[in-house]
Amino acid sequence: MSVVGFDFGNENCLVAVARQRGIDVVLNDESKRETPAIVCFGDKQRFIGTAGAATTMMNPKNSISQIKRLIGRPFSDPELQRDLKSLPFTVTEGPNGFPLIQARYLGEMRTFTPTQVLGMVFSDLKIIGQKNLNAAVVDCCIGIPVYFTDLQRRAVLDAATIAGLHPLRLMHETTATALAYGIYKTDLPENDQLNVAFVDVGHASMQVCIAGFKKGQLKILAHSFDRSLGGRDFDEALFQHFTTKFKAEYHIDVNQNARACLRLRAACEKLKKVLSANPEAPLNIECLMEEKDVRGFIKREEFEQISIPILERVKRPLEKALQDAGLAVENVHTVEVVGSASRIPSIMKILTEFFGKEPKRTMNSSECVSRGCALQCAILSPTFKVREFQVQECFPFSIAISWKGAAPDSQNGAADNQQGTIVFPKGNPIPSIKALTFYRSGTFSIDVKYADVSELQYPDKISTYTIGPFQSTKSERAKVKVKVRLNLHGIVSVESATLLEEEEVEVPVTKEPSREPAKMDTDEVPSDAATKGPNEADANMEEAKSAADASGVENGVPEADKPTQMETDTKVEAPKKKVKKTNIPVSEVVYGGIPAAEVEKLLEKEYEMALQDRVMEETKEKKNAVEAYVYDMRNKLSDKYQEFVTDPEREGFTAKLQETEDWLYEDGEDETKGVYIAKLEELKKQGDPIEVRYKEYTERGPVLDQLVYCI
Ligand code: ATP
Ligand code: MG
Ligand code: K
Repeated sequence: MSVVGFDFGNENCLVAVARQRGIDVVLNDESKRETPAIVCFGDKQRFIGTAGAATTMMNPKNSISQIKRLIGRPFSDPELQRDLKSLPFTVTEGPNGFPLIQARYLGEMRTFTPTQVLGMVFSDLKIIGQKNLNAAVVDCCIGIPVYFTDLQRRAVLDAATIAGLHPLRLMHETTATALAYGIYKTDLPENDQLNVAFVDVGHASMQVCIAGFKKGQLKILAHSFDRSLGGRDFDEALFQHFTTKFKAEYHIDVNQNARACLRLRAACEKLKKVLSANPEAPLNIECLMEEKDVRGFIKREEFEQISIPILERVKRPLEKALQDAGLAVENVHTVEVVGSASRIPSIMKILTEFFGKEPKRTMNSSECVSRGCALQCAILSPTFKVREFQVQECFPFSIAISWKGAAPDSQNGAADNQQGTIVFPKGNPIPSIKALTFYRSGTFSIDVKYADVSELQYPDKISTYTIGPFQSTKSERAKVKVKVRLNLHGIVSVESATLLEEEEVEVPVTKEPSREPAKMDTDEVPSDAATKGPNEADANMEEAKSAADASGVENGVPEADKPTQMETDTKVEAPKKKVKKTNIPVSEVVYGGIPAAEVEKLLEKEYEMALQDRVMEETKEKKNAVEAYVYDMRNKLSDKYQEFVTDPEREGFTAKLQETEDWLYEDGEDETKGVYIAKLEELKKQGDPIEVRYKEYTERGPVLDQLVYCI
């Protein structure tokens, strides 16, 4: 079983693996730790990661980047619309109102969903892990931004499934960082609490979390974020600055040229990085467009001036985190910054001023998320033993459920008034299960939604569950217990619905002292639900299990699948009452979600595309092998094989090699793998005998030498 942590960034991805001696961030094929989150579609194959980044400039319209920004968002999302403006590829609205990426692949225009493209990135990361572990990678833990919506979380899971991965947990990036920070710390207080603020400024967003550490545990006190504040905003400010400048000075409008845009953006990003270490920096691009070379220059002060609108927003998430954690700034003992965009000096200045202390950089700021995820995966995996360390996560949004229906005490019809209650308030521990009781005479439905849309700026609807059909044998209004789960990934769903029917039966009273009544209270909803006022409506909510009890990963066996069961009530002194429990079917509609059957199809498609990539890579390898053989043989024929061939033999073979070389550049430039294999064999038929003669001679040599020596 694999134990792997993935950090998929807007810009860069990292893979960390757990080995017996610890966590390692592993290298990709190009020996880099960071792999760009790019998929480039080509005429014969895809190029993903570093290979994708390398082909982007040549093929900008088919190079898909910023995938993390695109997944799980409706096309009409204003943030998505804003992001699309600066992306060189085409995205259109699909029939379901979600974005479709247009790209030329295998010689024709095709469409891909962002989830599918993320699946491709995951496939690439999975291969990186597999090459390093020399084993299959399936189980993993994936880092996600804390602000990801339910739909975005589902999209990440779907993308993982498409890549053949099985995430044990989607983990908030800042929590992963906190885990990576705390688990190795040997000086955590036994009784006091060490409060640490983690600030992550990445490529597109900023996240803050405040964690309280004690020996052997961390508790997330608050999360906050700005979904659109990151390094790329500074790139954009520089881009706008130079676009205007070049319009005036060189009379060119880079916005008219996708490649020029891409090159100027890349140059601005570089410039920004230079400005982190230097007070000023030049910008030179040869032949940017219309055959014009452009030159520019900027001082850090001017850069900070044009960045003011961005910098002004940095403080807000900091304030919000403090407020939600209920802490004064003095109570934050340490500030740790991560994320590469936090290297911008003006950001550090704001953080220092806000917290009244110098933020620290003790974490490896680009690797900490993947490391934390690998640690979490190790903790969840039965194959690893990890130092005892508890992570108490909290959920960043309030989740409500709502339903139509009459208040429980009203027998007549006002059956369509909308009612609701908050099931998981902001800050609720993850995971968690709540149970609600409804009194209903037939099939009904409930909606899951965000309770506070302002904190998310998102459509409030998440999903609708239809509960039924069911038939109550006794009263008209049956008692139905509905379990709602906030799972380890931070995804909310209705897990099961149970029809509860009390039936009095004459059973001799038997004492069951071993069963505690208190336990029943957590399993059964008290019957006073029916007497609740209209505000509390007809749902009575209680914790079904504590967070700790429910901490297992989804076990895949929903209660609804279990057969009807009878359970005996345990009121010791009363006449026996039986509660008959019958599972009721629950059907789910997630807004914007992909049905499981569709994900299955996408998995097959991904497999086909990956196969095509592999065939193309192997074809390239075989072609290279022919070319290498030609050069190698030609050298050897005029060098060490010289004395082992006759003149006509050498001339014939040299001609053959030349002919092959010409063929490789002409007719044979674009052949199948099999043709190259056959070509190499054909050459070897002539070359091998020469090689054998040479080998026989040289191998005999040392034997004789040794004999001489022995004598
Ligand atoms: P996200 O966390 O938003 O998903 P990510 O994890 O890919 O994105 P990081 O790798 O943490 O983001 O940061 C990338 C950003 O940091 C880019 O905008 C990059 O230009 C910027 N960056 C990298 N090095 C420096 C530097 N020395 N100075 C300023 N910015 C830098
Ligand atoms: Mg990041
Ligand atoms: K474990």
